[in-house]
Amino acid sequence: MLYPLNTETRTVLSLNGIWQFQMQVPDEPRDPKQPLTDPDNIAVPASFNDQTTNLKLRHHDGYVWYERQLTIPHVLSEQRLSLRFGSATHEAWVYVNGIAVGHHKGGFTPFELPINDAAHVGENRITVKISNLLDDTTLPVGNYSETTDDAGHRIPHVDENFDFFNYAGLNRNVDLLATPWNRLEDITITPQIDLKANTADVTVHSETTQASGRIQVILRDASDTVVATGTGRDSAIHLDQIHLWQPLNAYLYHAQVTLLAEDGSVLDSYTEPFGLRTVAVKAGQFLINDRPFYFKGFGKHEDTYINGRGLNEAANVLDLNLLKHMGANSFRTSHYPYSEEMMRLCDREGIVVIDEVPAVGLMPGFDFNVSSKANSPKNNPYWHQVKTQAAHQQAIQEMIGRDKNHASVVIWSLANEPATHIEGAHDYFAPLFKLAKQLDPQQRPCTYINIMMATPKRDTCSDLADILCLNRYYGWYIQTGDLDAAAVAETQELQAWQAKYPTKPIMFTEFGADTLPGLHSAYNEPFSEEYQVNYYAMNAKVFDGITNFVGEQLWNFADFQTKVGIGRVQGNRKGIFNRAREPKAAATWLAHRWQAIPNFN
Ligand code: BDP
Repeated sequence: MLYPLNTETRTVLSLNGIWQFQMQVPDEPRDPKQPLTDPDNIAVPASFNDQTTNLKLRHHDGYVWYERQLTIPHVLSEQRLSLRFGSATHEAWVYVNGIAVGHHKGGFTPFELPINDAAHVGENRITVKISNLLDDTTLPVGNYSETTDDAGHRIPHVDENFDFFNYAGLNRNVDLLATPWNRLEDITITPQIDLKANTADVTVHSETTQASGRIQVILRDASDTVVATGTGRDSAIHLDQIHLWQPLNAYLYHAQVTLLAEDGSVLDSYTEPFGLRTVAVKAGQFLINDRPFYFKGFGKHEDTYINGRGLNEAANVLDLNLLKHMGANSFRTSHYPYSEEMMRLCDREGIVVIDEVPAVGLMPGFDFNVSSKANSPKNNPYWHQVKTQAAHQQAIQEMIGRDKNHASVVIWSLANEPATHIEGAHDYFAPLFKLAKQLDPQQRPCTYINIMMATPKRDTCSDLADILCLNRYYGWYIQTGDLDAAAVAETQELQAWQAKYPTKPIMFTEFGADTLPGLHSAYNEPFSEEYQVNYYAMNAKVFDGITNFVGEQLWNFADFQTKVGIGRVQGNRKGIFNRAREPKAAATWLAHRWQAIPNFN
């Protein structure tokens, strides 16, 4: 799916701004033919949860309604009109003038719904019903239950099987798109790069709605100079003297694709940026452009004050500036695909991205106790009862479909902390790895993010992963407060992984300690700024002794909101920045470390 852009043939009208909003009373479905009665104002894009003083709405599990007017100008009336949502979290039903125009499930990927049959020139009413419900069939996974209120209404409850607040609503941009009827539907750019010769053979595959018309491709370099041209729905274009896209030194080309009528007139036109770089896993190393890359960075969240999980471009820009300032070079889109705007920014900034599907919560319970019955590795029905396979396939298809051209994306993460220590996980994951490999034209490495209980002995899926990505909390959830014992246990485990898979690169994709800024301790107590610094210093020492260790992405870039719980103090406080992006002491310590480690070994 193409990102919405104005071109000589396409118009994008933003529908961001203030919409009308209503929370649905459980069991009292409303008719979208009727406008909302007595609605509130709500800003789009943003989660609805932190825009209100109503506690019930903040924690509402169920349905909400968004509505706004849309004036369609005469000049667009002959074009194909569609509504385009950057995301709707987690499920949306869309109506134009009360007429259903489509539905989408999955809260972190875009969708586009044609509306010509329901809309007309002049005033129209757009209505979006959104559900934030999650259950054992959805991604992320939620523990769904129902109770009954005094009036007999069924009240749904979602207990997140994951550690971030279930922010919902129209979290990303909403646009009206006017395009030609015979239009470019998708563009796939696959570069084959010869690093020695410094050349590339670039295939530009264009999909159109109709078979008629011919394709012309013009490639421009970063200074907008035409460097090559091609023709056809599969244009093969040779480039000499190429400029590589490098971590923190991005270089983007642009492919201008034009769909021409037989008489040479322009039917549709679109410009897609792309970068030239190679990615490979070889002999325990992660290679970018054939050089061993070292990941320095973070697991993040899309999480800011007031906007919740809503698109916050200023925060995105600041976060990447802070990241670069620290000497970091990468992050993981934990635990869902981030906005298209962020991905485009990473392409431009040269930030290396591990792109993750919203497959989080695939475990019997959020519990690090491997001796508990729910976690027992053998004779455990967990994976035989799991119902997320269809949602998981769809999430992988939509993520790779959306992000396949991004130079910044170097690894697909197909799940965060699934219970791969429990028998049956391999049968569940093998087809998903196969699917991802089939879908990705660039054949990027694939992985899943390994949970602590899935030790080298117990884990059942690491053969599927091209790179071992481990989330480990030695010195925090285990050996709490005892960094010496933590270092011993962590070293042993890393050595065991290395011995088991001598040719697979290993990285930490999470490690961290909750820290309250301003809390100090002369005794190195957990939650103090001193402890967070010492925790990272301990980890650094361990990493530096492991040969195949290719990266450290700590948990988390910034403090973030979660559901309430006795282990959470207004959210998860493992950020090395607080939620306002003010540094804790560890940020300074890490900046010194990372600035001294080159991006390439
Ligand atoms: C890991 C999860 C992450 C949590 C983190 C933590 O992947 O989402 O926020 O632990 O507990 O298990 O801080």
